Amino acid sequence: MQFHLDYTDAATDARVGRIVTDHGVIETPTFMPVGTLGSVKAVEPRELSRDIDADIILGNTYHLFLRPGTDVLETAGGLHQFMNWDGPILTDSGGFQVFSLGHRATLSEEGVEFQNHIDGDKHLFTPETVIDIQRSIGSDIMMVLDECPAADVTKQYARTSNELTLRWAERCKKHFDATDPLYGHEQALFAIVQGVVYPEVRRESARALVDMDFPGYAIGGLSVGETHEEMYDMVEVVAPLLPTDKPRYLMGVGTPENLLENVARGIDTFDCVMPTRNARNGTIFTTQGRINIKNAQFTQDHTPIDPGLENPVSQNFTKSYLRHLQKTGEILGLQLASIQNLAFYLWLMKTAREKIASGDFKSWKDDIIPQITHRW
Ligand code: PRF
Repeated sequence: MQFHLDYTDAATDARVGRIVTDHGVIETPTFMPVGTLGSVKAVEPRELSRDIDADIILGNTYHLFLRPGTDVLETAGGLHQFMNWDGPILTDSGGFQVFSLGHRATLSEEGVEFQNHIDGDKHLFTPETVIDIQRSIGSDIMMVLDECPAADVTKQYARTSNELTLRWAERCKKHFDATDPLYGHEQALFAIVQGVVYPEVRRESARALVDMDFPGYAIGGLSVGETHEEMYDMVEVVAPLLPTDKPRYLMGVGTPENLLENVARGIDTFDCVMPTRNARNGTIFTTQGRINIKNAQFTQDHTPIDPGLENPVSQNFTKSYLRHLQKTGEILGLQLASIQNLAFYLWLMKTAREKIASGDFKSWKDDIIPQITHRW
């Protein structure tokens, strides 16, 4: 994997770059649609690549390990083959999902033991096993095992937890270096900065991980209950400590406004369930603002879902029709809404790249935020 930095903004810390993988080039800043179980819910891989220009999608070690399991993935030739997606895939390591979904997760030096959320069977994830599972998945970018504490833990807890996360990062890297990809394409391993809302712990985390020399860095432990200001402050603490020539990924963030504010602070990639999850409950992001498509005001609105976006779904289906599909529980309503919301997130990042390259990012960001956060 290589990262090329093409432009840095003069007025903010925003950057435009390219992550080059064996499955294709990821133009940054970008948003990665979430495909936890090897499926971006309600959206086909060809729609992702052909209609809305997604460069990369995300999968989850925890979920894919439980179902379909590494035996099926290996026989299929890896997740790319299994799901018929030939672009880049990033996998989260599973630690975060164990804590949010697993029952009775118990942490030790060795790893994290948990009962899965499907049949309650016990498993142990260690830094070594999550690397092995991500080898079986064949993701282009794998993540280290980390602990993501809640936003309200004490500084002492944050520090002790971070020290464990650092030891796990070291073990992940060692095991990564000692093992080979299974399917002939290159895989990279990214580190995860933790430290809750404590600048000092964040700095310790970032410095130690930079010393270990990973090809990319994520910032974890945010969007877990802290305020938006605290999130931005932590990104401002960490981003300047990370090498400029390596990609930076803010995990599990966020709203459209969060994306732009963090692009301005030097973040290159994001993932979040928000566009797809909101789509399924009727919240639609458009270039003109946020709407609840089930509202009566759209009953007779026969204008395109979003004339500001170029893809065939936003242009060729109407708000009235999408409202009808969602009110009647038609599966197509979930599909169209998911495509619209992902198209919006990807448009936002594409436009950010253009504005950074042309030197207009800051004024564009300040103008567009009220427009896209407005509810009507
Ligand atoms: N760690 C991992 N995955 C994550 C997070 C984290 O801290 C977050 C936090 N927003 C989302 N996904 N491994």
